[in-house]
Amino acid sequence: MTRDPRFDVTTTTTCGYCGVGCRLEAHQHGGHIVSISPALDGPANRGHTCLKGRFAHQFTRSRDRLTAPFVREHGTLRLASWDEALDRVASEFQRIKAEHGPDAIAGLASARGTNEDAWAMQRVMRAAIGTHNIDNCSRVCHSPTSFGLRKSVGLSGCSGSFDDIEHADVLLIVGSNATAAHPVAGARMKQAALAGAKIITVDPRRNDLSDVGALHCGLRPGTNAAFLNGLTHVLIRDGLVDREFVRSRVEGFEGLADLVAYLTPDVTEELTGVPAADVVRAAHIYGEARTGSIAWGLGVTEQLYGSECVQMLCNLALLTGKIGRAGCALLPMRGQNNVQGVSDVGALPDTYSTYRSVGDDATARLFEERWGVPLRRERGLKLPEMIDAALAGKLKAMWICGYDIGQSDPDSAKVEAALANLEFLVVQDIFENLTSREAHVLLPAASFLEKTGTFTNAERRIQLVQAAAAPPGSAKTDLEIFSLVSERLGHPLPYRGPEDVMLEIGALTPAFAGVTYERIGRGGLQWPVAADGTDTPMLYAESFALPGGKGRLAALPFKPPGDEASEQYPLILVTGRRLEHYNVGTMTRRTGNLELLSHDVLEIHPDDAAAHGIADGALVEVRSRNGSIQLGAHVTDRIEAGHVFTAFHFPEVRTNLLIGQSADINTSCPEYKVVAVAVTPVAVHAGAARGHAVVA
Ligand SMILES: Nc1nc2c(c(=O)[nH]1)N[C@H]1C(S)=C(S)[C@@H](COP(=O)(O)OP(=O)(O)OC[C@H]3O[C@@H](n4cnc5c(=O)[nH]c(N)nc54)[C@H](O)[C@@H]3O)O[C@H]1N2
Ligand SMILES: Nc1nc2c(c(=O)[nH]1)N[C@H]1C(S)=C(S)[C@@H](COP(=O)(O)OP(=O)(O)OC[C@H]3O[C@@H](n4cnc5c(=O)[nH]c(N)nc54)[C@H](O)[C@@H]3O)O[C@H]1N2
Ligand code: SF4
Ligand SMILES: [Mo]
Repeated sequence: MTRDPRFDVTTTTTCGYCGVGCRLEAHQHGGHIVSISPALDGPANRGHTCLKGRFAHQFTRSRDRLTAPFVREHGTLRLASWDEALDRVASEFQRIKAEHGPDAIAGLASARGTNEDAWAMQRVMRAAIGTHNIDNCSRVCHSPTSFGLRKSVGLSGCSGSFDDIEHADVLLIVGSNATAAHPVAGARMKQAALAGAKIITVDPRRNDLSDVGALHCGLRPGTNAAFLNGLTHVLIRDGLVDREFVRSRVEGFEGLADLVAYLTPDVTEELTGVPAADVVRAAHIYGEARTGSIAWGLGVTEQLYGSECVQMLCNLALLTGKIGRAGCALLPMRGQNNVQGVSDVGALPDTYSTYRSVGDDATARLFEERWGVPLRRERGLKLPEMIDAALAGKLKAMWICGYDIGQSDPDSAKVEAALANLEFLVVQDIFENLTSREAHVLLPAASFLEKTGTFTNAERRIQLVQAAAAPPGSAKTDLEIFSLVSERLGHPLPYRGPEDVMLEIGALTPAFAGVTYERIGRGGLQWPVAADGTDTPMLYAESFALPGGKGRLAALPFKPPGDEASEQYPLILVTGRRLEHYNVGTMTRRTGNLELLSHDVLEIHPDDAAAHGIADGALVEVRSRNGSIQLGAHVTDRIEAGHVFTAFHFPEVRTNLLIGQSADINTSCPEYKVVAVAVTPVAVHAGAARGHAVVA
């Protein structure tokens, strides 16, 4: 539909960066996206966007876009036709399957692609190849959220909506830097604070919301469990528990009360570094409020006990009855545009769509009947297990779609060795990245602005994605590529287009029963969606989605994090994000955002900088038990003394060489947030440092 004479076509779609899920108007002129503006009726963004959604679209026409397939010959990648590349993929998968069995092949689905892409990929892996070896980047992100929510309240999703932000008297924000990572939701939180809501931030690093909040609790990294159990102690001690709610809707109170009895505010202070008086204040602000919501991010999940801490966050809501009504939501700040959806639709090694176990006979039979193939009942490999199996020579081939494990997974040197050990690696992406350096076949994909389908945002809201431009060169949509490969593997996918995929998801997934593109419309649908199209903005109003219908309080003790400061490694490195860049940066580094932020720095407290002889802007070496990198130092009191902070957006820094193998006990989500390091100045020739990162 043409609205503005400067543009040929305007298409309403959904942002492909973060999990807020802003609705966008993409304006095309001369075949290219030339401008993006916010959709006024977007339920999450209401006419706003951030600098990524609105401006970071030039990557679509970057000269580096992959526009044709490549295949490796005599050690180097060369251009190939689609037929040659696809034949090579199919014949190598068939050879490896015949020689080593289907479990010698593994796939990674993209949290950046659509639900339809992810569904098609898990079908190809399960039905055409015959393995459950399929995972996605939720593994390294919010898999602990999914685990914890399923244990405590039942369903792997936000219990309410972003609208609960405006209805909450209190927002407890734990390990989430929302104004940088989820800027539009972060802005809604900031506005709520300005309108009188009390914000409590719990984070080793102050952020913009701490600045407008009622209380900032600057705890030591890795001590969330002590802090959350310490809050629980005060809620119980000071009579801030909703007794009627606990009696009628919750189980496990006695065990929890016994467990937290020793965690007085003084003990909590000792364990976390948060002053006892602030622990008491936080408990009272949250406990006394009529309504309150809890938002959390990777500061909770990317930890050794991340999944247990999600259960502890649920404890707070269950104890105070702050769940299942307006203003009382559990709000996991899901990361990528479709990391919620890629897991919902079953691109996971142990579950089909909506987290139904692959071992469940009744579910498996539904899929077997529809797809016409036998399906195994044993789970497949999780991503870290894939890496280990590749290193051990048991996993022979990987198909990696839109996930740069070479840059983003922990222990980059190990990942690189594992990739190099594969007999066959297919990388399907919109750009070359560190992972594709080892690829045998490189397949060019269409980006979110060039395809149609759906994303599911952090509110469980399924929203439409609509192609606003054509893919460059001969690039194809991920769904088209999966269909072409599956056909060559002897399992043609019966879809005429993305909507057929969604209809199949609905046919095999009760919580998606009523989802059609027409019903999604402009407002989206929050799952579960009944057959008649009724969706569910608010979960748990009447009961929890667990056997017996009661919420489960978890009595889980504080245990120290996987890494600790020592004489040799005296500082704790916390890694996270910058507003201007997005994850591995393939997209934002090819937009004007690079001018806003051209390189990364190590943030270090003035006291630590002085103690280690580091001047602002000096080049430093950061060393962990795992590896070392060099980058410029930025001396700032944003970070607490004893901690240093950097991001992982720049391949030339390779932050993840520093990250070790420690991971969440239940989900294997890496402990990116707590790494003991030593920081030392690097002697450089005059003028060479200037804060620029250099390759280690
Ligand atoms: N601009 C931008 N936006 C993004 C992304 C991006 O790369 N750039 N990536 C997207 C993705 S994939 C994700 S998952 C989200 C992530 O969004 P967030 O979860 O907000 O991301 P992080 O900055 O990694 O970590 C959040 C906070 O955890 C804190 N933290 C570290 N250790 C601890 C701890 O022990 N306890 C507590 N309580 N806090 C701790 C950090 O200081 C940081 O402020 O952002 C998404 N949005
Ligand atoms: N040190 C440290 N490391 C971290 C984290 C941290 O906090 N600290 N956070 C972790 C987290 S939460 C996450 S989610 C990961 C993210 O890490 P990644 O998932 O590796 O990063 P992304 O930048 O989101 O994009 C992955 C790839 O998808 C490609 N892509 C984009 N759109 C499409 C598409 O439509 N189709 C296809 N085929 N490809 C596409 C991009 O070009 C890019 O190569 O990083 C993790 N790594
Ligand atoms: S807040 Fe997230 S979804 Fe919204 S425009 Fe920014 S990156 Fe896109
Ligand atoms: Mo993430």
